Amino acid sequence: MNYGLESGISRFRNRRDRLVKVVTAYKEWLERYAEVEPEQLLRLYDLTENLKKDRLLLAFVAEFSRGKTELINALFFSDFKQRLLPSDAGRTTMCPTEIFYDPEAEPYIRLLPIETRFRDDSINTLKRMPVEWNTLKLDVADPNAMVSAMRKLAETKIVFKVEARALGLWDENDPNLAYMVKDQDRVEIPAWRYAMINYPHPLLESGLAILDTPGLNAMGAEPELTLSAIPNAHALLFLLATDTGVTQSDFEIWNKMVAKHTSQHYAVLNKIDMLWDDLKSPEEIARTIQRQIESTAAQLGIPTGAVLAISAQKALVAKIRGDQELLKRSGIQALEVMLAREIIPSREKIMRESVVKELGPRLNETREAAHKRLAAARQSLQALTGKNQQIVLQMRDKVMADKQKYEETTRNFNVTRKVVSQQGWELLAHLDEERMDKIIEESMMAINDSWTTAGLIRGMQLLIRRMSAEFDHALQQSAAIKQLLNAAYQRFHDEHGLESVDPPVLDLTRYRGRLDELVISTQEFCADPMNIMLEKRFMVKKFYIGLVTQARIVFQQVRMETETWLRLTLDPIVARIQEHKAQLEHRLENISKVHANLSSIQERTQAVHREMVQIKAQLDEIEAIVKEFSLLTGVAMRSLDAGQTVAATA
Ligand SMILES: Nc1nc2c(ncn2[C@@H]2O[C@H](COP(=O)(O)OP(=O)(O)OP(=O)(O)O)[C@@H](O)[C@H]2O)c(=O)[nH]1
Ligand SMILES: [Mg+2]
Repeated sequence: MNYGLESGISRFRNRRDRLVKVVTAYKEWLERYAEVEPEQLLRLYDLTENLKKDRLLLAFVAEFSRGKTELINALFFSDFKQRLLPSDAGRTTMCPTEIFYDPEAEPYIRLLPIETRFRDDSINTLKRMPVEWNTLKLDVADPNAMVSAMRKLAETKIVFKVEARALGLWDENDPNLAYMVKDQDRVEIPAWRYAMINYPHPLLESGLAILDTPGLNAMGAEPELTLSAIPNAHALLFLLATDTGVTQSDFEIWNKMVAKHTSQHYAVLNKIDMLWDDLKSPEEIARTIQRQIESTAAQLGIPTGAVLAISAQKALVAKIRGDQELLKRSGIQALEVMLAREIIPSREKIMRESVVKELGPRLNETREAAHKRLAAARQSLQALTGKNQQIVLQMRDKVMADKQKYEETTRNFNVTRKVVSQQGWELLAHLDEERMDKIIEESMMAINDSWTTAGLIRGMQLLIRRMSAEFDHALQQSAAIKQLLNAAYQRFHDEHGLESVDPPVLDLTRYRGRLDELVISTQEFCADPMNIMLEKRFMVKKFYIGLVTQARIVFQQVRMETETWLRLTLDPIVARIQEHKAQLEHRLENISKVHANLSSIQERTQAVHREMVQIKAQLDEIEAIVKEFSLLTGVAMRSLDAGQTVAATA
């Protein structure tokens, strides 16, 4: 039913499964044929687990009633033959709703009571505390039960204004909130703060996750959405409706939450069916729609081609009734094709990159080592068949000299290694939890216990400033380590003629970017006169808590990335040293044996030959893994040709 989207996502899943297989095959190869640290195997295992959990988050953002939920129903849930998620005139979706599939739990809908806003925990933190949520089991086989469970997403409650104000949801002086008023003393507020739906739909099973959001005011009251959930989505769909055009609040959402994010975002002009006037010719209608697309594009400052015109409602109706004509007219297929063509490949790219980063250098290493083992075996075979004692002696002297020189460089390298690890520890010290705690504590002190708006803003600015400084320091230090490593790697290349190895690169730009985004959000928040009014103190405090959580996450991620990098930087070269040494010893051993007893040449020849066949078999396995890896990641591996060795001597 879902055309490009369905096959696109199933392709994504297929690729992901194959990547998991490649990583697993490599891990098993290492377990069987190589001596590796358990920690390394664990890392590969973690990688497969993360790949399996990898999700593509698609967020729907718009002012209320633009048809976000209707579009989600049409795109993903038409198989229910009715409207699954509540969509209605006026404000309907009352809380941000995440829809995904977690195979480790039974289908459920989990709702976070609005009263949790009294607490200082972020939603992210609360997600790890199931007791705080109301959980309902979903009976996916019963459409009516499903629909009635989903109705919870639209639930509201009537409370006294004082309570709503204490929850940070009500402000007497804000004319935008007038719609909430029920009577003199009471207002209507959402019953839930956040919803999570675990639902086994094929697209969700393939790793797609959806975030449905309520309109502007509801989003503004939950700073975490603007700071974290929306910026972290991989793609954003921004909806407008033909009957309202681009209003002031549409524009505000576009600017504040959509346009500035680096993730892919698309503008969708919904409800084109409202322009389907029976008294006009199809050409006239097409012209009207085109005019509206053009004016929308001009107002948002994007190319006309970037605005997709659809009717979510007619698309849903068409899918339920199997009406192909109407489906075509609804324009939804173009949207599905676009999602399949653009969003999925970019998500796939992120996934590929994580595999390439972790596996690429190691795989190459393993493969080259196997080739070298084969070459070494071939050399001993030649020595054996050469039957010339003099040559054997010369070869032994050469190997001994090689070995000595190598040991010398290894000693030098160990010194470098110590320096690198020392500097590494210093670098990590700048990024540790305690340091972060101290920065947060200082920013709390700047707030001076008064929790006034001015104090909070002072604290936030200090926090961001201090974090940026720590960050810059870490970057500088990592640059120094990089230089040190480059020199060490180069020396190995110069002195031993080993193929040059590229040391892994520490790339923190992504986090720097996240930090810059937080700086901008904070600056914008601090500069907004609305937030300086005393009545908004609650919002400022919530924003501050959200900021601290995000800042901590960025810091933790940087630390983790840096730690991994420090561990990985020396791996390739250490592996080479070990391999080279083992090879030298092996050669030496073979030659001594030959020398000691030339009469056993026949026997030795057979033994070496058997060894070669074994190595060749291992090599074939690793070559198959390399081939699949290259195919999936597009990373070309150098062609190393040792296949003929065995064939030639067999
Ligand atoms: N005519 C027409 N109506 C639509 C279309 N899409 C949605 N609607 C109607 O518009 C109203 C609002 O749609 P929703 O899906 O609830 O909008 P929303 O953006 O999710 O709104 P909130 O949940 O309040 O943020 C509903 O009555 C829908 O049936 C469309 O393509 N054409
Ligand atoms: Mg909705």
